[in-house]
Amino acid sequence: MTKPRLYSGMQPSADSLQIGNYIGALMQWRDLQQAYDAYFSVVDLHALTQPNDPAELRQKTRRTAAQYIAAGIEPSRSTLYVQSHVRAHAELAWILSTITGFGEAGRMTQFKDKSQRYGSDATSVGLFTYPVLMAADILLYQTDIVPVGDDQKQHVELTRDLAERFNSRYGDTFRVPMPVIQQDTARIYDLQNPTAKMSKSAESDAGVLWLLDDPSVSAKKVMRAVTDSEGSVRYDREAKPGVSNLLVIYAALTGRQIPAIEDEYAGRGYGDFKKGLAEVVVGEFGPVRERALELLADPAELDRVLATNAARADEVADATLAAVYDKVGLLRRV
Ligand code: ATP
Ligand code: LTN
Repeated sequence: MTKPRLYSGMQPSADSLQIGNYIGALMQWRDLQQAYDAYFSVVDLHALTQPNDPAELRQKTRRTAAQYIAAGIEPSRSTLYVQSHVRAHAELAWILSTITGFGEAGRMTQFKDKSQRYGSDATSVGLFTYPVLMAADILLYQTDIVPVGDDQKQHVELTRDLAERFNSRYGDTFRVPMPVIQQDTARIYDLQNPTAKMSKSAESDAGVLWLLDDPSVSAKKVMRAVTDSEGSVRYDREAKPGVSNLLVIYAALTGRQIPAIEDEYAGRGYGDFKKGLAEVVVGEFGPVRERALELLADPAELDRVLATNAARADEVADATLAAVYDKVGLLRRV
């Protein structure tokens, strides 16, 4: 029996991933790759919508791929590749852009937010068509499910609309994918500002737990995390955002339930709790970091793995793209 397909990706927007990426995405990906025929990309073409130094972008792309593998994505089981290595993405994005409404793309909230922030002169057409490229990523692989954070749900809805529109206009071509939205509990907040989502591109580094931080740095960041003056380890997202966030991280990394952790630390101070969490974080990240650094020490081998995987992706993507070219009436090159 063939497994259903899964597609997801992350932008290479930093040298290291942060713990939110790990808990909110990579841990799920790692589990889901058993039951699904999974495709995971490092979406470097998407990253071009932000200003980038070329040498740094190349570096971040390799580092992101290495962290996928270090976190447990198996490149022999799942297809883990760099988006720009598979030409079909940019080509299908063009075709899909011809069936995307200008108003429809303009309604994407991520575009509205970012373009407002940058101003119209600094907003590129690429930022506007970002969701169309994302639709191409997904549709090329006849994807069944797309695990993403809730901020990406609207883009997956657009992907579904485009697939249905294309299918009804040109005949059945694309599978219509389902978004799988990660639970709210998997939302990790900044340790210094526990009402703001932890993010790779946060302004300050103090509240971000980087996967590739030295273990002593991660431990220090946990010990310095913002809490409150109550002193009891108790989950209450409204009244105690800092402690609640630490509890969510603790539970996610250990697979334990929050009430059990609350019980363990009942009557003990935040110092003990943070020490316990620091151990958990260091225990989890230490081996991931080591493995990532090992992989990065041999970039030629890493590039070879990525090339093998890109070749596998090419096969599926090219078949879809050829069908699309035929359907829309492009003349075949003989
Ligand atoms: P950037 O700051 O560059 O936008 P980011 O760190 O916010 O990056 P994305 O690259 O947008 O992360 O997201 C990659 C994946 O990680 C997505 O599936 C997203 O839902 C998940 N993710 C990112 N941040 C968090 C977080 N704080 N908590 C839970 N999941 C997260
Ligand atoms: N836009 C997504 C990254 C992304 C993606 C995709 C996710 C690009 N293409 C296809 C799932 C499927 C983000 O910023 N997290």
